[in-house]
Amino acid sequence: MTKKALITGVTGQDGSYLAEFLLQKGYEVHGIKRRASSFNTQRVDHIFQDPHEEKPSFHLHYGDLTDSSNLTRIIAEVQPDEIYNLGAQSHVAVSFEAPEYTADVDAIGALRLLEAIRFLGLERKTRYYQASTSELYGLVRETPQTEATPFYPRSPYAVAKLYAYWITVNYREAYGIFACNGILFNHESPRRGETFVTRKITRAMANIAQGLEKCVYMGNLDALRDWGHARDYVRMQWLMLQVDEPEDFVIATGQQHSVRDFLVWTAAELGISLEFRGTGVDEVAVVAAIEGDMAPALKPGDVIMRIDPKYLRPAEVQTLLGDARKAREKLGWQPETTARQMCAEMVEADLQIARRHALLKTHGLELPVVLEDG
Ligand code: NDP
Ligand code: GDR
Repeated sequence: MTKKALITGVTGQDGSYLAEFLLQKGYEVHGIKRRASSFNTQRVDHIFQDPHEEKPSFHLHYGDLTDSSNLTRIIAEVQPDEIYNLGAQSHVAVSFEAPEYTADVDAIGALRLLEAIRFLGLERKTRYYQASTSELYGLVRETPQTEATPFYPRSPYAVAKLYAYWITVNYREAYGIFACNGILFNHESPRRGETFVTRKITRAMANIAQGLEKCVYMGNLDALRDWGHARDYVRMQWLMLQVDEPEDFVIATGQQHSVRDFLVWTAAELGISLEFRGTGVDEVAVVAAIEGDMAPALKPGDVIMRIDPKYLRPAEVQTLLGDARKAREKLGWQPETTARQMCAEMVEADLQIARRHALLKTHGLELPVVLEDG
């Protein structure tokens, strides 16, 4: 029997990698996409199958985590063996701007899915994965963080995800649903949204190197994160639903780096060495030297990074470092890509895009460069 999976957030970074992974495993994959006024399926277009030409194993349904009747109808139609709830307003800084919407999608969205499972009598059939987050630890109480570390959320996003975490545990205990939380630390890739810090850096620096932008504006360079690769992390999301008993797992690399480190690595991938001058909001990054031909638009002395206080958060999560021993011991999971390797992959992908734009520009076909804001 072909297994069926339903993915919320299929058009996002993780959703696209998970859909690919499950299709390779022979699943029939159903994804929920939001109605938007322009196309929003770029990350899954390469796995789209035209229903007019073949019997597809990948299906997209219009839906929204704020709409209970829509979610219940889709689940009733699909009768999924597994639901992966990856959909979210996932930007921490944006959650301070849109706290109520974030709570509706990220907290109550999880409840809506779990209630639909219960309402439809699928408690014994449908397994549920909740995309929980290291942001739950917020103001960290111990380092490294494990499944037993107390939570202290520091943003409307994290508080909403705290509700989703506990409602998942509650429905597991109250109704016997196979429901579990993956407490995932930051994970990135060339498909990462352009306003998260790693992608903001690789994209802007590639553009700057090619003369498409002058300077990138950043927030807190001292924040420390445990960065892994999204491809490694979706494998774990699936593994968690394949075991006999539902449990919650931390997924992390166990290595920590600063935002400043990520800037330095990105520059190095482009043949640029950086010198940081000044402190606080006056800190800047200056080009100290250039090797190779990847940054034709730059010369030593150029200032290519400045601080803009608007990117500082009202309450910051300063440091996160995960201990994924439980996942390693119980599920045999290990990350395969280091943060440095992932940075190289992201720079390579963004440099290709920037070079195409630069080439068009030399032929008088300039495309607008959308500046990041996040
Ligand atoms: P993305 O922001 O890339 O993707 C989020 C997805 O959710 C997109 O498909 C988005 O649709 C969809 N979405 C947003 N709002 C709604 C809504 N109201 N109804 C239905 N779908 C909606 O996130 P990631 O792929 O990086 O993360 C996946 C999940 O994992 C999220 O829940 C995130 O909070 C969580 N997480 C992520 C971590 C990371 O480091 N990446 C770490 C820990 C947890 P659209 O494309 O239309 O915007
Ligand atoms: P985070 O990711 O908040 O950890 O949430 P993000 O990449 O946005 O920020 C990481 C750290 O970098 C600092 N920072 C900046 N961040 C952004 N976006 N833009 C900047 O200019 C900038 N300058 C410094 C931030 O202050 C922060 O400390 C991500 C999301 O994917 C969540 O959905 C997920 O739950 C967590 O990771 C784990």
